[in-house]
Amino acid sequence: MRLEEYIKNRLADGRIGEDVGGIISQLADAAMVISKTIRLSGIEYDLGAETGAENSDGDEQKTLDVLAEDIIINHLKHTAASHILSEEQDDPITTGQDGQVMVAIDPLDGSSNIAVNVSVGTIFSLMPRQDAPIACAGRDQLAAGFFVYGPQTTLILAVASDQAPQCFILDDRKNSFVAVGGAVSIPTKTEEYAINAAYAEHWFPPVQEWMRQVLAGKQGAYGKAYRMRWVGSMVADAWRIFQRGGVFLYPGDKREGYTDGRLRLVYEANPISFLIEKAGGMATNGKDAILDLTPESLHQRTPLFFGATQEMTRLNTLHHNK
Ligand code: AHM
Ligand code: MG
Repeated sequence: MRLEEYIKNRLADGRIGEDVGGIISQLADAAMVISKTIRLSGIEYDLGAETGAENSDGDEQKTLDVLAEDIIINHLKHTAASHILSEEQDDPITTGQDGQVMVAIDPLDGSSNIAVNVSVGTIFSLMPRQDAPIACAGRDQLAAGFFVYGPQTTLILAVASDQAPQCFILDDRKNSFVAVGGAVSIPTKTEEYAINAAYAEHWFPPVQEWMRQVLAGKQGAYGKAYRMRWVGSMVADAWRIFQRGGVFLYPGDKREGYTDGRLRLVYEANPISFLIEKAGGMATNGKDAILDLTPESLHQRTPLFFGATQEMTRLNTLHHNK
């Protein structure tokens, strides 16, 4: 099944409207352009070069951050999206379309990996249009997904009525995303975790305690040996977790400005958490489900823990008991 058919099926039985179908289709076209652009990195362009500008969260913008956003915005102009909420913009972009759907995007997740040929991606969230607060709670998303530009260009996607997310791989010969695998399901238990352990000294006690038990392996309270994987692009770590399980943690910590971690609620945590819950996993800020949080500002950060329910429950218990 191609992505076109996936969309067509959902349009046919009214599970999505033309607006949502059109937006997903344009995002897929934009991702194909971004994927081709990345393959020319270092030949035609230096996509990892810093532009000298910063986004509203204080990150240095790379050439590809700006280019990817331009490509997506140009594609979304052909849709009914009323607003585009982007990591790279201070405020929502008003498109001038009178549609009822807003799109939140992280045009290029994993910017620090662009220059070193490591997987990066694009995250997106489709929401009902609203003026205030800035965006709906994650549970009310209409659809969400992300692309990974890696050895393969992949897409994982779910619309609100889907029971489970669906994975796709870009077939360059057909210029189309082709469905792969069955219903995505994250195993309850895992031995694999992803966290940037360089910040261990700054973590708050619940995460330090969880890590202590994990590192103690078979002698620890969890009684098993773990493995660590950390790509540094959340999309790549998340894709791995959707394929073979695991947990991802970007907690808040004591560094200045990092009390709520690094990842942003509206265009990073919400879409990933929407997919995670549909795949049977959990996504929390340590206490509450990410999808139940009410966004108060566009670039609001949140601690983010997602993946296997057994480890998520342990982390929740440690946070509640602290
Ligand atoms: P970005 O959207 O600016 O690329 O930032 C998000 C990235 C995630 O992909 C990744 O998990 C995290 O930030 C890495 O942060 P750190 O360098 O602190 O480990
Ligand atoms: Mg990001």
